[in-house]
Amino acid sequence: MRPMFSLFAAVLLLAATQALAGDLSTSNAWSRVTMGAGHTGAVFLEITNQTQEPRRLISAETSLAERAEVHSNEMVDGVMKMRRVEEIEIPAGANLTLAPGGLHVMLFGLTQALKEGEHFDIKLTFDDGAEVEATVMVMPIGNMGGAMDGPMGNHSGSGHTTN
Ligand SMILES: [Cu+2]
Repeated sequence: MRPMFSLFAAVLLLAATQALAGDLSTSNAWSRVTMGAGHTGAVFLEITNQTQEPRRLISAETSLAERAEVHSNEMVDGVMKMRRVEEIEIPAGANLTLAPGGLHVMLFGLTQALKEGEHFDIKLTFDDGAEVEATVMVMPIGNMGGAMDGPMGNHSGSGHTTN
């Protein structure tokens, strides 16, 4: 019992230390399967701001796309419309989730199809010059909830092949 407790305490301590160390961080980054080169894709993720000030996401880039833009989704006359936004603000001490139907990072001119089970890196740049890397998991079409709900960590296989 005592060793178990120590391990538990150590894990908690590690988690706390990491939380203190990183002032801006990302988690649960994912995108959906896309068609091939030249098509568009969207990246969703959670951004955590543990600094004392608001931070603004101003740009993103990945080697897998010609360009990336920060987008919002808004209902206009009953129709969902995307538009580019200059920045999105994450308040001090807050979490912001980019999710389907709302904020996202749009990828234009993909260099290749995004395939289920694969992952790629994206770099986010903030207004104070901070750059944060995230690893984006590619999820099946129709996925809504994020990388944690999908096949990551599930090795039973889905019958898909990646090449
Ligand atoms: Cu978009």
